[in-house]
Amino acid sequence: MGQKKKWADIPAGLDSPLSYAVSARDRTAIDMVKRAVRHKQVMLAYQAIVPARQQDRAAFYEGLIRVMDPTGRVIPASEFINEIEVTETGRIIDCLALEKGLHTLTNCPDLRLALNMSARSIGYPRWMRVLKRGLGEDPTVAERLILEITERSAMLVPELVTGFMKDLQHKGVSFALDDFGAGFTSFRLLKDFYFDILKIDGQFIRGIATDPDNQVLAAALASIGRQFDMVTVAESVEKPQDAEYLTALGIDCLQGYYFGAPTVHPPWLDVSLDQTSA
Ligand code: G
Ligand code: MN
Repeated sequence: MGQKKKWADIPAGLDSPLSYAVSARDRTAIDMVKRAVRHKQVMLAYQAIVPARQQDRAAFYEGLIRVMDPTGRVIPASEFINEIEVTETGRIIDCLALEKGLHTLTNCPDLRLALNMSARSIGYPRWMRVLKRGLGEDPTVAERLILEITERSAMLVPELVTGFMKDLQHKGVSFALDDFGAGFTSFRLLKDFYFDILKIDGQFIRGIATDPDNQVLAAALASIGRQFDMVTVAESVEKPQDAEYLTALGIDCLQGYYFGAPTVHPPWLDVSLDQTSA
């Protein structure tokens, strides 16, 4: 009885020793993330997105933020992203990612780069300042920048997001609907928002060559993309036979470990790498 009372005193959701231990570990990870962000111990990892019909080159890259612990090890995003998304730290991570991505675009005149953003960042003055400054410094940056928003995020504040997208598309920026199919897919989203790119969530892609369910689901999602004149991207392409299947299905671009994991040593940094390792 006494034992029961003890657990009952712990806030809802933390009602077993295991979940209590897990949440204690999460808290440590989140504290570490907050500290890392305060000290700007973050960097971008880059992953190529290749044209399905010309897989030996990158159509564009996606920049993914990596947060480091005090020893320089990367803290897996899955350990903090859901909790951080709604907090000030989440906004600052978005700012740092944008700052670093725009800097890379300014330094690499041939690069097209996609960066993830939360709809919440639109109303965050520092994020807007970083964006305006980056676009203002080099007139070619806007047309080489792609902003990725998940449908879950876009649906939070649809009016704000449509206004923001219209304004930036006018300046040449493209938009990708990220993780399509994973959230509460609302078809209204496709009619009211003009996304340029549709990224089909990896859960509908993995193992597609031998998975009849994914074959039907990915084909349906891709046909929606085509109907709305969007470039389609398949996420999480891990095997050659899946890449082949998706190409035959008419998907425009492919992204995933088969073509390369996100790396903090992208090809355009090769020269400086040689110099530092010499
Ligand atoms: O939500 P978004 O699509 O931006 O997330 C990209 C995430 O997916 C990154 O964390 C990246 O490391 C991961 N990722 C990239 N390629 C693959 C893949 O082929 N398989 C899996 N499981 N994850 C991947
Ligand atoms: Mn993304």
